[in-house]
Amino acid sequence: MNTRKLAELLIEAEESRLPVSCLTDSFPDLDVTMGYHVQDELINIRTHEGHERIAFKMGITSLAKMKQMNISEPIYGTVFDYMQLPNKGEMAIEELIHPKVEAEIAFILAEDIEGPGITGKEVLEKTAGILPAFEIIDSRYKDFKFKLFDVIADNTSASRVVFGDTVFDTGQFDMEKGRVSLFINGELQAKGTSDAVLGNPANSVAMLANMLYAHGKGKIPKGSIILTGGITEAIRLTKGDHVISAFDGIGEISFFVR
Ligand code: 0L1
Ligand code: MG
Repeated sequence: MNTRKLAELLIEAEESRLPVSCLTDSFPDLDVTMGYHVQDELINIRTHEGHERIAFKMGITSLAKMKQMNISEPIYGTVFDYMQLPNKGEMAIEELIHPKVEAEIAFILAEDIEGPGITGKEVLEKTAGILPAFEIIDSRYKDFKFKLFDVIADNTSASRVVFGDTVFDTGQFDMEKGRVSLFINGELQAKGTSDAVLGNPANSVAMLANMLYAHGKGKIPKGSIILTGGITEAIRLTKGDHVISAFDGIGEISFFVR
C-alpha cells in the first residue's frame, strides 16, 4: 500500500467533489495505525501547498457512536485555514460533496498540554477560553459510508468550521449539562448536552493530548484550538439552509448555505 497515493486520491476526491469507494474495499486489513499514516501524508501535502493547521479536531466522541464503530477511543484530525468560514457568513455547497453540520465546543489552550496521563481537570486548568462552534463534516467516500481506517485516512471528514466571535471562560458553559440546540430555517433539528462529548468536552482535549503522545506526535501547543466533538448529531445540509445553534449561556452562532 502506498500511503502517498491514497492521500492524493482523497485530496483529489475533496477537490473534484467526486466521492470515492472505501479504501478498505481494496485493502480490507488496514488498521488505525495505517489510517494515521495516510492522514499524516495528507497533512504533509496540504502543508506543502501552503495551508496551515488552524485547529485540531476530535471525532466520534459520543459513547454511542464509539460503541457502534467498536472503538475505545475517538479519532483526531486537522482543520486547515481554507476550511474556516466566518460566523454569520456563507458556505458554498457546490464546494462540498454531502455536508453535514454538528454543534461543538472548541477549546483554546493557555499552556502546552502534553500526554501521557492528562485529565479533563488539567485541561480546564490550562484552558484560556472556549468558543461555540460548528463543524461541517463531508466524507470523501460514497454515501458517507466508511470503516475506521477509511475515516481516519480521510482526515476524519474535516471540511469546514465556524467559530463564534467571542471567547468565553470555561465557567460560562456547563461542561456536563450545557444544552445546545441546532435550528435549520427556524426548526429545531437536533439538541444535546455537553456530556455527550466523552462526559465532558475537556476529556476530549485530554484524550487528544494522550493520543498524540502515544502516536509520537508530541504536545498540543499553547494557543491551539481544539474542536472537541459533536454535542448534537450531524444534520445533512441543503442549499438555502439558514443554520443557527444556541448554546446555554454563551450565545448563538450561524451561517447560511448558498
Ligand atoms: O465526529 C466527527 O467530527 C465526525 C468524524 C468522522 C465520522 C463522520 O464523518 O461521521
Ligand atoms: Mg465533529
